[in-house]
Amino acid sequence: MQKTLFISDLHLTPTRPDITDCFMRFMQNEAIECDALYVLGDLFDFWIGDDDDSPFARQIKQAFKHLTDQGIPCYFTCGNRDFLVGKRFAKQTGITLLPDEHVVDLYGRRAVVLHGDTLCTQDERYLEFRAKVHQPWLQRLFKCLPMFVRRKLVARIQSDIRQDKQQKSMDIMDVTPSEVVNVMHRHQVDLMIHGHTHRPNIHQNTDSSQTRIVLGDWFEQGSVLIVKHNDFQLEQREFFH
Ligand code: LP5
Ligand code: MN
Repeated sequence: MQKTLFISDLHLTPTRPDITDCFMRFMQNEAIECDALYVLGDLFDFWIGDDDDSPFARQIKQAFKHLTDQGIPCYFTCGNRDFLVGKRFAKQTGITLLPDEHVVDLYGRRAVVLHGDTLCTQDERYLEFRAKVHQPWLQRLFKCLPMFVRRKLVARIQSDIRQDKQQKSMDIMDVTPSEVVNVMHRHQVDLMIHGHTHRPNIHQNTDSSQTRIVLGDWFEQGSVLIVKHNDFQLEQREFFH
C-alpha cells in the first residue's frame, strides 16, 4: 500500500529517552515501509549545530541514514527549534532540506508544507526574535562557540524567554486565518500541512474546499499523519516507560 508519512514537533532531547525510543521504533518499523517521510520541523528540542557529534546526535543521524540508504526519501523543514540544521546534517543523513514553504505532490493532490511558525503573524515578539536568530552572521558566530558554551547560552535564553511565552494568549500563538489563505493562494493549492501549534486536527473549510492539517507533538505520545490516495489519518503512537 502506498503511503507518505509526516511528523513534526518531537522535540527530541537526551533527557527524554521515552520520546527517542518511540521515534526509533517509528523509523525502524514504520517509516521503513513508506514512499517518503516528511519531518516538518522541531525534530529536536534544540539543535546547536551540525558539528554536534554527541552519542545522542549520532543516534538520530544514524536513524535517518539507515532509512535513506534503503532508498526511502526523507525531507526536512526547519522549525523554530532546529533552524540550525544545515547542509552538513543533510549530507551525513541523506535527507533533503526543504525551504520554509514547499509544494509537494501527494498522489496527485498538491499540498504546501511548512513548519507553521510563520503563520502565527499575531505573535509579533516571536517573529522579531525569529528574524534575529535567522541572521546568517549571528548563526556563524554562534557556531564558532564551543559546544558547552552554545548549550549554556541556549539554556539561558530558553529560561529568559519562558515567562514571555507564558504571558501570551492561546489565540496569539495560533495561526492567523488570513495568513493561511494567503499562503495557500500564493502556491495555488487547496491543502496545507504544518506543525508548530501542537493542536493536531484536520480543518475542512466547506466554503472554500480548503483543507489544513495540523500535526501533533510528541510530548505524551507519538503523532503521525499517514497520507494515502485521497485519505489522511492522524494517528498516535504509544510511549513505553
Ligand atoms: O517552541 P515553543 O513552542 O516553546 O515556542 C515557540 C516560540 N519560542 C521559540 C524559542 C525556542 O523554543 C528556544 C530558543 C532558544 C534560543 C536559542 C538561541 C540561540 C542563538 C542562536 C543564534 C543563531 O522559538 C515562542 C512562540 C511559540 O513558539 C508559539 O508560536 O510564542 O516565541 C517566544 O516565546 C519568543 C519570545 O516571545 C521572544 C522574546 C524576546 C527575547 C529576546 C531575546 C533576544 C535573544 C537574541 C538571540 C541571540
Ligand atoms: Mn515549533
